[in-house]
Amino acid sequence: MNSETRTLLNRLGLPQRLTGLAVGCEWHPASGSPLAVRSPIDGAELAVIGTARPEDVAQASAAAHEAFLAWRMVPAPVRGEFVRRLGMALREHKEDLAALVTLEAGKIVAESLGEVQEMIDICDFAVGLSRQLEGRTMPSERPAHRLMEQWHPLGPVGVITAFNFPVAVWAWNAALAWVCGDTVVWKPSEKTPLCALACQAIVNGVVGSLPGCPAALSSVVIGGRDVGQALAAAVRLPLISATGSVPMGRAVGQAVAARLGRSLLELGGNNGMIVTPSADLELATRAITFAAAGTCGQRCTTLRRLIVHNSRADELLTRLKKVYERLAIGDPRQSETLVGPLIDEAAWQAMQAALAEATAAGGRVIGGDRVTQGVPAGGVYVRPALVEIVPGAPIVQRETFAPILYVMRYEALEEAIRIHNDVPQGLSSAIITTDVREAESFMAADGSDCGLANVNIGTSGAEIGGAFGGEKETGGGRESGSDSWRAYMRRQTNTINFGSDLPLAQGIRFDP
Ligand code: UN1
Repeated sequence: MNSETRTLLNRLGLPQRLTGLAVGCEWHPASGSPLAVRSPIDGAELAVIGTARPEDVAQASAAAHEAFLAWRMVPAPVRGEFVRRLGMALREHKEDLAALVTLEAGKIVAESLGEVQEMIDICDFAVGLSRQLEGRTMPSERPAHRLMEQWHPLGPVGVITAFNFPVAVWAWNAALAWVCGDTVVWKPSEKTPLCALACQAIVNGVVGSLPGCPAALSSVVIGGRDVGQALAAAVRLPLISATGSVPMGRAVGQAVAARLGRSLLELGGNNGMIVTPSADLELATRAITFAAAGTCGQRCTTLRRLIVHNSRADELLTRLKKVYERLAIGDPRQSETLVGPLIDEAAWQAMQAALAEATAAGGRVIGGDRVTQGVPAGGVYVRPALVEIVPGAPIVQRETFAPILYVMRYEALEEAIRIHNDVPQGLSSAIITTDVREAESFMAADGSDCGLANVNIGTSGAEIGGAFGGEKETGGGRESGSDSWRAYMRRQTNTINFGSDLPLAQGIRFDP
């Protein structure tokens, strides 16, 4: 490990001997096979850490269960105080944590800072929520009876996250889980374990600052597929929240369903945008560029399909080509860079394969080549691709986690919406229009079939205040804002008789 990385990890509170198993505030030796962590910036080895074994999941979930038994009895606003302190600690460590996100996930600094800001925002949201975990009271059909609902803590939550949001997605889950009275066991992506260990170190500091806080509010198990499977199968974890690919989600969802557990899935997106005749093309160009090329096309909300009205397609493509030509591609640590590296060589293979398939299907590819000049050696840098193609091409149905934007044309809005919805995924969507009828039609019951539908902004960059997630193969889960917290609690319906008679519901008479 070079001294710069070591200093960064020291400032973030990581121990000298890194290990892939943290149970509460204790770092345990991890005896699974060692994992070499590499930076996508230049392929340099950042660290080698021992990984957890599937058996370690039992230890972590048992500790999380013990901690839950205590935590569930702590008043929710006091639990909110814990999350408030975490938000303060994240503010303190914002630059360092963002630097680590850039180092390990290859995001440009502005986006890494944005990701840590998203963590701070969800903490603030959760603090307010800690006084609002409200249930309803309904009128009872019986005299002198009260009918009401309470929301109680659910149990330890297993959280599985992907490399592309190595800290924020965990925070969406953890901040809500904690105010809801749950504890958390986290399996991060093997590509970004240091980010997870840094979050754990920050949490440990906050746990230590608050008397009465059980140590095992948070645990981390670094490992591969087998560790993920152990998490999905762990009966001690009543809820598994998983973000990642559709095949991963399918495996996790089935394992959790087999034990009749609850899962919250946020899987692949194949997000589309419709640009209508009345669109402001200047705004459209900016929205498209951030959504399609930003994060090097590696957000689940990345724009992958552009459906443009025939009358505006040529003009929009001309604008896009111009902007794409001057996109600064390179070292994500440099402030002028807008597009950093792909996560690894496998992502480049997948990108090339998708572009080859698009070409074979008659698509016209612009860009999409590998960039080797003016970028750090050892990283995978690419020029984002624009691909003019027909909507029926099979490649358009699939999510390729790389900056490829398929451009298609349409004539009538109904046709555009049909093309838009004709994919297996249903996460995010957008329309660019100045026509209120088109905007409303896009958001109507027969409009976009996605969990997120935007007007005059891109498909990515959602705020934490709304419920985040999507339909169809995206998995149906909702995380972060609105009433997503309900997934982390159990609902209890209470019927209370405060009279001295015993009337039965539905007017049943039963008088022995
Ligand atoms: C993801 O890519 O897994 O909307 C999450 C966005 C972010 C979250 C993306 N707030 O782009």
